[in-house]
Amino acid sequence: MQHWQTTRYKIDLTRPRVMGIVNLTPDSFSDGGRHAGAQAALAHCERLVREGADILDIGGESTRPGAEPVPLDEELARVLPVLEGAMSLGVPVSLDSYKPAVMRAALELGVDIVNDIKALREPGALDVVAGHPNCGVCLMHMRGMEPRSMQDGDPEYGDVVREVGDFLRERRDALAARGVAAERMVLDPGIGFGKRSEHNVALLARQHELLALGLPILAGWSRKGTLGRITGRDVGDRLVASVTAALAAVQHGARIVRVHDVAETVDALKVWAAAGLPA
Ligand code: HH2
Repeated sequence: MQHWQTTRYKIDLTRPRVMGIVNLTPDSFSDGGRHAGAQAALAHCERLVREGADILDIGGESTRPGAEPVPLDEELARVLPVLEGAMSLGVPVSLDSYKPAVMRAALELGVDIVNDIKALREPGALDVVAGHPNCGVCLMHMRGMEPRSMQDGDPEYGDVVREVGDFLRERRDALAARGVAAERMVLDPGIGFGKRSEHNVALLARQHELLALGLPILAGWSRKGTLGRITGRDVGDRLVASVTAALAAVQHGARIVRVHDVAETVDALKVWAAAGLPA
């Protein structure tokens, strides 16, 4: 699949795309609180677009291990004004939420993509996306259903890449059975979601195996804990590690990378392309 069909845009994936992260949460693991307030968040969106973001991913609830869920009203109040403002910035706008009611409200505004860490497993979520004529959707793997407890009991897998692949195939097929075209879907191995570092690393080194599912891959490594464990660096000091992981993900076949540090990732991908590496 060389493109991603979304509400307003058919995103060309013949070159890798950068999804810029906009967290409207006081407790996100790396940039929590910095963009609280719609004005500040929109200024951040504008900056990411200037820096070369191809997509903006806007979320109102932190999914770090142990994070408390945000009530529906609070999440709607956080995300809707920012989604609405971001819609006029000339790039596709993605909602990062697993709540069907938030998805529905965002799609009513005309948002382009639903990015769901639960891969539409909440009751009613499949209906919202299947009931829309053409929004894009990102289906992500997470062990279990709750970010709060996903790391409990030290996650174990037999073959993590096979198990994540089986999960993503099942979610892809569930959506296809509801009439959603394959060109609207991308798949995400869910780095850090119910996985130990060795699992995350295997999902990078063997990420290309997931290409057998026939859909584009989106990878989110930015500032995550496994990079801290590999480098020994705190969350605020993982820029080089994050950019390197994004390039490695592209090398292994990802077509979209979800990042906080847009300018640096865009630069790296330009050099990557100039060097004739996968682009
Ligand atoms: N990671 C996070 C949130 N949403 N969505 C996708 N598709 N893939 C990811 O890897 C992913 C995601 C967690 O990162 P972040 O948004 O930076 O932190 P927080 O959840 O604490 O806001």
